[in-house]
Amino acid sequence: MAPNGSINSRSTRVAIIGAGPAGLLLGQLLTVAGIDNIVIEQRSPEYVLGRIRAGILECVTVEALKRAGVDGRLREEGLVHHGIELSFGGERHRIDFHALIGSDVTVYGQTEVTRDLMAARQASGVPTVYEAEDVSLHDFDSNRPRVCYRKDGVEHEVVCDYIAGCDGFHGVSRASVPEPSKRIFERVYPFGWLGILSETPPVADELIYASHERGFALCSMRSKTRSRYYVQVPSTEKPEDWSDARFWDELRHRLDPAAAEALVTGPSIEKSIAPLRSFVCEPMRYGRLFLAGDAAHIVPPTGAKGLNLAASDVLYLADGLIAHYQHDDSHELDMYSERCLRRVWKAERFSWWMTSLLHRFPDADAFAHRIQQAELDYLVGSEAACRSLAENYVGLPR
Ligand code: RFL
Ligand code: PHB
Repeated sequence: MAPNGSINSRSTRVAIIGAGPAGLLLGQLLTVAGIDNIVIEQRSPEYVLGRIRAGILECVTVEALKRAGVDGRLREEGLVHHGIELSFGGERHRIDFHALIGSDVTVYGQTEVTRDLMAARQASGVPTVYEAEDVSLHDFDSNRPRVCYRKDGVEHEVVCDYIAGCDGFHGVSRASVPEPSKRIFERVYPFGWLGILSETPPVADELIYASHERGFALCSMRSKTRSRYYVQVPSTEKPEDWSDARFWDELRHRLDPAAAEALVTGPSIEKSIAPLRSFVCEPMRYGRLFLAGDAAHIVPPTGAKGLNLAASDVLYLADGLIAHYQHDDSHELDMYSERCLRRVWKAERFSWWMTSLLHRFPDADAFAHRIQQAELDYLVGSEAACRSLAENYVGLPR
């Protein structure tokens, strides 16, 4: 430990800010390629694992986890889904990904992905700092960027070649970029998702996305015995005002009669409200700072794209850093922002479209309702429209 008042300094190649899925996956891909890195996270591992978030993995994400050597449990416990169901007007309509485009998605919670990545990182012995306070980024417009933080009252400095800002929407990385250098695109929706997790069997074998006059609802799952359900609520709602009984009643109202009848209820083991937002920060590179995942963009969860986009950014960044260090070729790093943003904007479009299609908007008039009904009706009656949804949902090619 450094003497009182001095700074404990170390150096590495890549300093990764944030131990969410983006930061941990990048760390693992770099470690596998023999590139020194450190992960600096402001929270404890237990806190990071306590956040219940995404549940659907695209094939690209599963492949990335395989490359990182952390797909063992995922292959055993992940549930492969060949389609989803849309529920409206009292009926359910299946969209069969397998028949339409020969592809599928895997149900495996973000918590489990994070747990697997944490275990692999710990096993490989690479440095990870949890509960780092006052993390700050410096000199990323020079050849010698630095990251500073305090841990247990001691000041630390990490000198590195590159900084990867994987610290989520509220992180310090994007905030460290001067305003005139970045351009923000944003849409905030006037509602959120109230979600609960329960030790109950899922209501159906596949996910049900329900559009109802009382609002959107989603029936998802984490396993054959654990369910994840959401209902759309106004942004002003608080989870404390929703007893389990009130939640189950509301969910039942929004489902088709067969699903409402089959729903098995039980005590919630987690209940929270997530606001819905579309957000992109351009570009995704500032000198030697690269933004990845939620630090650079947010999608409303309707298209199940947030975690998958984070994995896709990280693959581009890992490949760029590997080409740079192993072949002295910086072309991929130079293309990073452009390549990511092309994919990001398509996922933004799809997530915005799914959100517009399925939710009740408080300012929608009678005309807007009819258009929404017509779009749903067209969608389930058109193989071309179903194929377009399937193609986007399972993930566009990289
Ligand atoms: P994360 O997971 O937010 O991880 C960022 C990490 O950075 C840490 N951090 C800092 N570390 C050091 N210094 C600082 N100053 C720091 N500030 C923050 C944080 O503690 C955290 O550990 O971002 P990442 O890795 O980019 O991963 C992205 C995904 O987490 C995200 O896209 C999805 O979970 C989005 N999302 C959902 N996506 C879905 O596809 N389906 C969902 O159901 C779904 N539910 C959600 C969500 C996001 C939510 N947020 C962000 C509030 C529900 C919620 C509540
Ligand atoms: C989830 O299981 O949490 C989940 C699944 C699909 C979505 C959003 C969330 O579109």
